[in-house]
Amino acid sequence: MSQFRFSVGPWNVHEGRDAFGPEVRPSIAFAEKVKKFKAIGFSAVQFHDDDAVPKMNEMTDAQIRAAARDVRKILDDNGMAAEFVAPRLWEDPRTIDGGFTANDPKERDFAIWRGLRSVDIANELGADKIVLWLAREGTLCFESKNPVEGVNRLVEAINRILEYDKKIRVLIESKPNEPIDRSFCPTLGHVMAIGYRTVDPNRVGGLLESAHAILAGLDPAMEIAFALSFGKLWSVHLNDQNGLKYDQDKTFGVENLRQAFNEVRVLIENNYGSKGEYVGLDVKAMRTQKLAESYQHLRNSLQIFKMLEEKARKFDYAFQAKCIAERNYEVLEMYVLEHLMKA
Ligand code: GLO
Ligand code: MG
Repeated sequence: MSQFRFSVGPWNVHEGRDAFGPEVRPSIAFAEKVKKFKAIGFSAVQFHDDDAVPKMNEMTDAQIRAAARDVRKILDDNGMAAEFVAPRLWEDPRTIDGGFTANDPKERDFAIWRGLRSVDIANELGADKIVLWLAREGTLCFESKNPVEGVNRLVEAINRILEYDKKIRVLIESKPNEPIDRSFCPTLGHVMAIGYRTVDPNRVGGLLESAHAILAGLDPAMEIAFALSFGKLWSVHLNDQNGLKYDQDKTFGVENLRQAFNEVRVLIENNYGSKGEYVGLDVKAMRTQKLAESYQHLRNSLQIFKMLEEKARKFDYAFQAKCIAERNYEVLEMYVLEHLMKA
């Protein structure tokens, strides 16, 4: 049994395309994914704006809202909630140079339009969170953008969203690189700082993805703790990552079990979830995986999370306190490893 509620995005069950090869598995319909998510143990779905309304660029604002209502019905029919909507600002030809920070003002307008439509979609789906994964908000060529202006433009874009809807909350999902070389908002520290520059800091928080922290050379459990201390950890994308290379979105815990344990422990100790926050996953199946097994990575991630929850509950806090009092961290470290390895 878990004390948490879990969420996942439809993109987490995908066709296996990578930078060097095409799809290897056929697409699975959205309604089918939702049914499966529910059966596996998830209670909410995370959305990109165009996961909910695929042809949104060709639709009027009213048509977009109507299409989102149809998606709400699929969720309701399956007893599932919507956690957030994230504008997908990295695939359209108008977002080649970024979205909110593109050099061309027409392209920035398009990005804002997508941001505001994401709010409309969220309202129809019954979600109060917008997630900004700032995929191309940074530079490929340092000299191509004014980096101060870049940060200012992010603040302006968030302000537009906050002003458009007085109830919506904005969560920035930080990532240091990929697809961009240098991001304007690489870590949760940057997220907190940018939040405080906006017109309503109380409605700006963060989403921590484990792999993104690791790509920044940081421990995800420390990033989680940092945002929690500000009361601003409003979602997580748990997964794993083998060092500094392409973004892997591996099954939670498969690379660094101790680090994963500490992510879970910090969440539990700080009552994450008590204000309705979900434990979100952002994991991708290996490209080698066959269609019939395309949900195994989700099942595994949930199972590993729950096993680590159990380990966190059985953690001997009195022994930890004794080690701390004696300043015997060698013994403490050995205790943690033995605790994780014993049956
Ligand atoms: C990529 C991100 C991406 C986001 C998703 C929702 O590195 O992790 O998957 O989480 O687009 O914002
Ligand atoms: Mg993510």
